[in-house]
Parts: sequence; C-alpha cells; structure tokens
Amino acid sequence: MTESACAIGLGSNLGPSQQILEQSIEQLRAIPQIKNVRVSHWYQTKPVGPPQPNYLNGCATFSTSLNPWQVLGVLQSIEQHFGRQRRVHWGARTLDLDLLLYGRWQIDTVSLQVPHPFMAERSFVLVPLAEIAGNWLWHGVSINDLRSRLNYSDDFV
Ligand code: A4P
Ligand code: MG
Repeated sequence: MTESACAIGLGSNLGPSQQILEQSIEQLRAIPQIKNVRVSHWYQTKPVGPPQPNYLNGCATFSTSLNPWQVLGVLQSIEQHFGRQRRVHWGARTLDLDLLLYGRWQIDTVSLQVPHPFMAERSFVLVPLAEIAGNWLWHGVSINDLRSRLNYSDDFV
C-alpha cells in the first residue's frame, strides 16, 4: 500500500499541556496505519491572536496509508478525546492538531487546506518542524529556508 509522509502541528494552552501533547502522540502511535512517528521538542510560545495564555507547541511527522481526510478525522477525534471545544476562533484550547503537510499534495477545500495556510509565517510551527523535517518542501521551499526567513526571537517564552 502507498505510504505518504505527513507533518502535523500540535498546540495546547489550557490544562496540563505537556501531558496532553504527549498523550496525543501516544494515541497517534496506537493507530496501525500510522508509522514512524517522530516528535520535536516542545516549545513555550507567545500566543498569536487574541490575548490568552502562552502555548506549548511542537510538531510530529509520520508515514501513513490513510488519505488526508482520514488523517484529519484522526486528528479531530484525538482533539475531541481531550475535550477540545471550538468556541473562539484562534482562542485558547486544550489541544489543537493541524495537518501541515501531506506528501506533495495541495488541497484547497473548506474542510481541509494543505499545506496549512498559515504555516509559512508561524515560528511556532517552523522552528519545531525544522528539527524533524528541515528538508521537507512547502510549495517547493524547504522548511529550513522558511524558518531562516523569520525573525522569531520574540515569539518564544
Ligand atoms: N481545516 C482546514 N484545513 C485544516 C488543516 N490543514 N488542519 C479546518 C486542520 N484543520 C483544518 O479548525 C477549523 C476548521 O479548519 C476545522 O474544522 C477543519 O475542517 P479549528 O481547529 O476548529 O479552529 P481554530 O484552530 O480555531 O482555527 P484555525 O484557523 O485552525 O486556527 P489555527 O491555525 O489552528 O490557529 N499561537 C501560538 N503561539 N500557538 C498556537 O498553536 N494556535 C492558534 C490557532 C492561534 N494562536 C496560536 C496557536
Ligand atoms: Mg486548528
């Protein structure tokens, strides 16, 4: 079966964030169609958007035989497990899982956009992602190159 390389972003700024992020990785590892899960370090980041607590952010990569919509479904069911409630757009959340990259796929629908539309401007995505997937491409540009274009010294706690 064809396997695709996938990158996701993880974030939490409510509750025991590190525990929530680590348990969400365990849930991913328990899914038979998800293999070779690699995880960045966790970074404390300042919130982008409305005033809210600092975030703990990181990224993970894996290979999967699931299609992108199935991956999104898995991410949303893990979010639900941790009690994510969608209230304020860009507001505080116990767990936010975003599909960043799915192979070289480009998807532009309401329910799924890949690559994730804001990833190229977000240091809380690019810094952890560069740790584990620096040579992966976003519209032909490497993650390392995208990261080096950002001035991110003030974005971390
Ligand atoms: N959706 C479309 N494409 C995707 C994708 N690639 N991955 C749809 C995941 N979901 C995708 O998402 C709303 C809808 O987006 C979903 O139903 C899905 O079908 P959501 O997670 O319910 O809403 P949201 O998270 O409030 O909005 P959004 O636009 O996803 O926000 P982001 O981009 O997730 O940003 N600051 C720091 N420091 N760290 C953070 O992690 N996160 C956010 C949220 C704001 N500020 C932050 C952080
Ligand atoms: Mg989201």
